[in-house]
Amino acid sequence: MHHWTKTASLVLLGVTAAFAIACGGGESGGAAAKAGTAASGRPAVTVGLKEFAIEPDKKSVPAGAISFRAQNKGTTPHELQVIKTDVAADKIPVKDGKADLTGLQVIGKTSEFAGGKTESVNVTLTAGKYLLVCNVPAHYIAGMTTAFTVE
Ligand SMILES: [Cu+2]
Repeated sequence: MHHWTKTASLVLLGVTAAFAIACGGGESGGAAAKAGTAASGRPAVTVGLKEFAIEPDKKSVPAGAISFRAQNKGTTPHELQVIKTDVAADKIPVKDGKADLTGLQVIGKTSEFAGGKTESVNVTLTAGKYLLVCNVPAHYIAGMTTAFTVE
């Protein structure tokens, strides 16, 4: 059973949204920029889902309340799962065509939703390594997995 943390939806942090932009250059601790915020006031990460890739608009965020806005840019249903693990993005064991998430900490997930739609998942993340995964059968193997860091 999942044990959902209700505080996630209650906590309103006065977060000044200064995000390290770690996209594309491999630089760390580089330029800081005002990030987008969700309607809830949470810092937002927009995550593109398509056949077959997961493309967040940033690769790391500060710890705290985060809203992941998953945009299905593909033509088939996808989902977004936020998993806390030190396992590398492509090293989760596969069982019956899906990533075997047994023993892994799934912090939050969207439903499986259609192409052209957007779904948000609100979570509170502590510092550490995460994976963003779509676990529709065969999608993980096809490449729908990417590393994400919370600092
Ligand atoms: Cu998918």
